[in-house]
Amino acid sequence: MMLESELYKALSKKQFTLHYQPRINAIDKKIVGAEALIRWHHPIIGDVSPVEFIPVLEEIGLIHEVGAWVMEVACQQLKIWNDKGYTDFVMSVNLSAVQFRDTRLAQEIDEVIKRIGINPQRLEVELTETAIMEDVGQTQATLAVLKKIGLRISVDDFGTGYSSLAYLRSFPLDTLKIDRTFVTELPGNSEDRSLTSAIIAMARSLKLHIVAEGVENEAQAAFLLEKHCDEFQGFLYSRPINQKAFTALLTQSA
Ligand code: G
Ligand code: G
Ligand code: MN
Ligand code: NA
Repeated sequence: MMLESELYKALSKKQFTLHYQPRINAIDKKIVGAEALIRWHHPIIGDVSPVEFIPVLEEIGLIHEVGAWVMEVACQQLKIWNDKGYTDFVMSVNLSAVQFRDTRLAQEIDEVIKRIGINPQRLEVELTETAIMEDVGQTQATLAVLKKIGLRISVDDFGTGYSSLAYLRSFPLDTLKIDRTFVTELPGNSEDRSLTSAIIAMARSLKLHIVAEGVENEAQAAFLLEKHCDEFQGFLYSRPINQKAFTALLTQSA
């Protein structure tokens, strides 16, 4: 079956959902936020990974519509959790490179946050290192607009691209997410120990908030805490889960 033709119908047939993976404070291990992650369940094909269908959505131009749906649902959920008393809770939403290059993006996000009534400081957009380094001139301009709205900006999958320190320093970034490939073999692999230590030290001198992805065991968490990583995300704490399960987890964690 062609993914492409099925994707055209997926939104109206309500086949997409969002899951949420907790972000954990490295010191007290409390939940401080979530990353929204899209899921596609097709009645015949079954579950399809975003790794497979996001590139197709980008190719056929549907990423704008689906991306807008993700932003809408994530912001509504953020509003619910903030209103429940989790006032500092931050939601992060992935933006694909194609969305990031769309000149209407910032205005659309601004419309959503105003209409729903959320504090823009509680919304973080995640851009991959590769996406932000693609066209640094345009990146500079777009990030300035997103920052003016008051959003937090995060560099995702850090370490897998080719950032220049000079550019990283000049962009208005808030958070750096260390790619999970650097975390997997911690603390045993000496090269990864050096690399993660260097990334954390660099991020700290740039005054960035540091999140380690793919934390799966206590030994990884202990090493990263010792190096002053601020937050963890990974299967050690929770897989991405639906809204209902996440709310239950939040209630326990608080
Ligand atoms: O957890 P998971 O298998 O869903 O994520 C796989 C990849 O898909 C990750 O790189 C993640 O950033 C990406 N992804 C998940 N949800 C979204 C989304 O809503 N928008 C975009 N652009 N990428 C997403
Ligand atoms: O690329 P991005 O960081 O947006 O993607 C998040 C992806 O990482 C999702 O596919 C999510 O399911 C996955 N993920 C989250 N935590 C872990 C983990 O501890 N181990 C592994 N292997 N994958 C993880
Ligand atoms: Mn991400
Ligand atoms: Na990542």
